[in-house]
Amino acid sequence: MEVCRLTAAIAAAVVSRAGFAQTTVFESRSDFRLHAAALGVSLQSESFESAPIGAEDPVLEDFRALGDGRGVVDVREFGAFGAYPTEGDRWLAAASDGGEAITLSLLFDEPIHALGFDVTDIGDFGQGSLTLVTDAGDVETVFTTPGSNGNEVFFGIVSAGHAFGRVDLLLTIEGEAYGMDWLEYGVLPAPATLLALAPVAFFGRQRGSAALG
Ligand SMILES: [Ca+2]
Ligand SMILES: [Ca+2]
Repeated sequence: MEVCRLTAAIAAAVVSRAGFAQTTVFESRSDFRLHAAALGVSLQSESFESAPIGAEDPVLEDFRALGDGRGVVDVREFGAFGAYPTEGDRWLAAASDGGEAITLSLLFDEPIHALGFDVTDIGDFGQGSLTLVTDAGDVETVFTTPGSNGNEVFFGIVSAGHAFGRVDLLLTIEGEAYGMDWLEYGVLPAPATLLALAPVAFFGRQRGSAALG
């Protein structure tokens, strides 16, 4: 059964190069990793441990994190306002101005197919949601209120059909601040490599979606 499902996943990944788009969303890091591995994605990691504390709109090894001016995006150490690191000591804060809701953007140097990350202290202030939008046309809900103080959420997305280079996290909760840490991301191998992959487990909420780009 698992072999059949994996074969379908790989077939979709290969076919997708011809235009078919397929996106899977994960709420578990282990499932995200298993699915990425099944598709041959080698995940890179960014946990902000080498980023300067206090750096606004920091430039990391493979991407830049950017705020939209309605608040601040910066690197912090240890906990603050209920948010905290989930790997190591440093993390990325996205803190809105009082009456506004900040958008956090991740601009990758090269397009990727898989992205996962932890969010902390999301949705404990006001009502609304956090939505992930990619420049390939993906629109996925990361979180919807209510959330408890200091909560922790994992969100992962794997696109077998299209790469994306920019991710915008659209927040609708005015005045909300949250943390992000332990990003993992990667690129699908070439189609010929996909066909040679050995079967492994396949999990996740699967969605067909039309890519815009
Ligand atoms: Ca960290
Ligand atoms: Ca918060």
